[in-house]
Amino acid sequence: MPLRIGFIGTGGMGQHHIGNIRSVIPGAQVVAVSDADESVSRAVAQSCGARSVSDPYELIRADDVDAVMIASWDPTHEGFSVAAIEAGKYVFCEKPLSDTPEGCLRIMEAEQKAGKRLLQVGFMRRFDPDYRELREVIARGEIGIPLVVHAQHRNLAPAGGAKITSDMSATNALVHEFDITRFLIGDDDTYISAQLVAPRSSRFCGDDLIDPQLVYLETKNGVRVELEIYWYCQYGYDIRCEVVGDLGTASLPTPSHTVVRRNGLCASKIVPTWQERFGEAYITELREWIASVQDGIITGPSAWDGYVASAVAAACRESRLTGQIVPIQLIDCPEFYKKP
Ligand code: ISE
Repeated sequence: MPLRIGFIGTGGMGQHHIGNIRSVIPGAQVVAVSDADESVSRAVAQSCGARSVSDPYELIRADDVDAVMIASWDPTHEGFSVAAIEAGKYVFCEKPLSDTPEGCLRIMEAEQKAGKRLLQVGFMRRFDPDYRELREVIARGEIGIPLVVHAQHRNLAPAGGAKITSDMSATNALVHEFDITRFLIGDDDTYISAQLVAPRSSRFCGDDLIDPQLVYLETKNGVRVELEIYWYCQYGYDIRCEVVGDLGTASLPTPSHTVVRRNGLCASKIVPTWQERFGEAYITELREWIASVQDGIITGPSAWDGYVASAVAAACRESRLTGQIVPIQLIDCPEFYKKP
């Protein structure tokens, strides 16, 4: 029997996942959807043969919902995740798990009380073939001991004209880098400090956002991580990463597109959105999540991973407000979340 999914949040990200479930993931079916904007959830429900439910908590409790997917507004993730865990449902929650580390800790408490892993966080880069290959190269020791990570995260402009605030640069976007860096250099090497530095802002970003921002992190093992987040870069969706080791360096490849030489220029396309850049990663992420739910053993990014990323985002906020390098004090990783 296919896994019956109840979906909360049917905006752009939600519709992308629902489209994938319908077109390329045979093991699952969306049976119910809910959105703060009911006209949107009704339209989506109609297009995918599901029912629209006004109360998301009613959707979570519904007997015909085996698992809940959450792609709603970031500050609502905690409440829906806890409710789904307490209802004994498997949960896939888009990043950020919560926009505060305290919210993540409450989710972790609920999950530990449930006695088994029920939740996976939508850190889809862990399923991207380029990042997976980069990780393997590092794990095989080909570049020696990792010393420095340089990464850039650039958006053409926020999706759907969304309003972005300075805090969201870390809580909504850089959380990907905070997570994928651990995936690359070792999940156990957590962060000990963060500093956020802001150059002058782009003319395009409005008053509530400092854009771009630079973040410098230090890990327990002394790796230095240098990150750039830029929401309004104007030219495309551009994700780069280079890990420098003591024997060499390894980088994400540039996604390949036809090269056109014309009028004295040599050019190739840069994709405009993350849906295109990470299209395959989103599909693999869902396939592997659904298979793991069916096996009853969740192996993808955990609430602990969500907590680490949110704790770094909180330190970035404090650094922006104080101008200081901020220590990151994580709780000890509970046994429950330690990888075998
Ligand atoms: C968005 O929510 C994502 O997850 C994208 O991967 C990221 O690039 C973008 O900046 C976020 O807003």
